[in-house]
Amino acid sequence: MKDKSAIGLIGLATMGANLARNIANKGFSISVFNRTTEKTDKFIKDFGKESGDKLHGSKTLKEFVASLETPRKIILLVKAGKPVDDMITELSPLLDKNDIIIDCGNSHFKDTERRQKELATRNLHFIGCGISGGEEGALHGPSLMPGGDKSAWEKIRPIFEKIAAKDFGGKPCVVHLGDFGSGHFVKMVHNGIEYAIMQLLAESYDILKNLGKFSNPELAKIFSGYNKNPNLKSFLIEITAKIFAKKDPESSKKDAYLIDFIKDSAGQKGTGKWTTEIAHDLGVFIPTINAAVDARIVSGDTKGRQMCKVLKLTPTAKKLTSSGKKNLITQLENALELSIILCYEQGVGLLTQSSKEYNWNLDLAEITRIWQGGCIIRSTYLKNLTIGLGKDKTAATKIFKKITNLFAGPKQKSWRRLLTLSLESAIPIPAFSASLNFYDSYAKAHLPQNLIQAQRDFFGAHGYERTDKKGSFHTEWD
Ligand code: 2AM
Repeated sequence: MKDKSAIGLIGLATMGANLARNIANKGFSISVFNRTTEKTDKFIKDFGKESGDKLHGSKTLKEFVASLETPRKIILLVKAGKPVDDMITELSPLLDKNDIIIDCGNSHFKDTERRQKELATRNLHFIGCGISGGEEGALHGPSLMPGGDKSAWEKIRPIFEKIAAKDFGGKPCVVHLGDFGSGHFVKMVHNGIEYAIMQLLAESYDILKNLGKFSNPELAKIFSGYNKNPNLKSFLIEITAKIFAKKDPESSKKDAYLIDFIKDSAGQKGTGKWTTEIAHDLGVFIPTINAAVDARIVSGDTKGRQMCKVLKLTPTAKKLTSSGKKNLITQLENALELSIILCYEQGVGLLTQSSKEYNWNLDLAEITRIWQGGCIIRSTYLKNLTIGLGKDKTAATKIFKKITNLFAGPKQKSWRRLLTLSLESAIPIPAFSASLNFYDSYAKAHLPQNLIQAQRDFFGAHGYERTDKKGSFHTEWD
């Protein structure tokens, strides 16, 4: 190899391989390395010619480091957790002052902060960059959420802006978010919102299938219809519609649909759980995200779910007439619209609080802008949020009014009716209920927690405040 590569990438699993191809296809020379050399060889064999001579494989870490332009820019896409630390330990002695390591894995934001601080003592720069978009996004344009060293960001910026997806205005879906773990935090919140929306869609499926008695092709049509609503139009609804239309490739029967053969226990890798943990630490109310994490947990509790053989369900809902079925589709559309809006709202609430707590000075309008393309929670509704959180206060107020008005009218009635119907039909709706509870908790002027305060004072003399005068009070209750 004559010339040195503009950037390097370590870790050639699906995301790493596709991101490396994306970088090469955009005209940047890139060296790649993987712990298992066979993977590097296969990758170069399969894709080495795809972008001219931009992709170069290295067999050793030393050879890899030597093949890079200085200051070196090295993307890590190895398994999150200890492998990232191991790789940094192995790599950093080979690097020179001002070289840059960019961790694009799903690392915990606190690990990212620790790594940046440790590497800074050795004059090395560190960027923690969230990346969303799955395999396709990595290859054609993901949403990128970098945080960390600002001066290092400026050095990688031309490459990252070129490989990122585009927002609705054609700008790249990447921006420097803040110092330390802010990028990985924003990615974690993105995933929390993703969990919540996916759970709402799963509950919608349950309602339409078991209460509405709709077939898979009908479900595909209904979800395609929802995807025409500008507040719902999104990647997740689009793929949901496609899932219901997918025939089972393993079955010889013509009307067998794949969805009916998939086991009902959802997996998780941890970002949803981290979101709920940090929200509790920071005192932020994110009930729909919490419910979504819980719903995945219960779905995987195969032992506990054996209770279905013992426990009886006694639904009280009547069978729906054909006009009832039609109404159900509309009621669900309204419920989904309002509930999904509140998932984004909960994410924004968590970002606001974290920004204060960690002094990140996050630009919420920019965060929602870089979620407009490439990522899993991309949706046309995000356009509203970007304006609503933006600097133009007149436009923001107008959008805020438009959104609150959505909740005030008949959509809210339809939301409540749908949830009642679902509960009467013994359909668990943890995420839908959580979204409605979120709304009601903020919409009501009075909450019943005066009773909690009285109880705490009764058994623990914790004291309480009064509504009619200032000060702290204690009563001998018994
Ligand atoms: P492998 O192909 O050698 O397993 C996702 O697992 C990616 O992270 C893979 O490229 C994998 O390399 C890499 N990986 C996992 N653990 C690692 C470690 N401890 N050191 C280096 N790479 C690791």
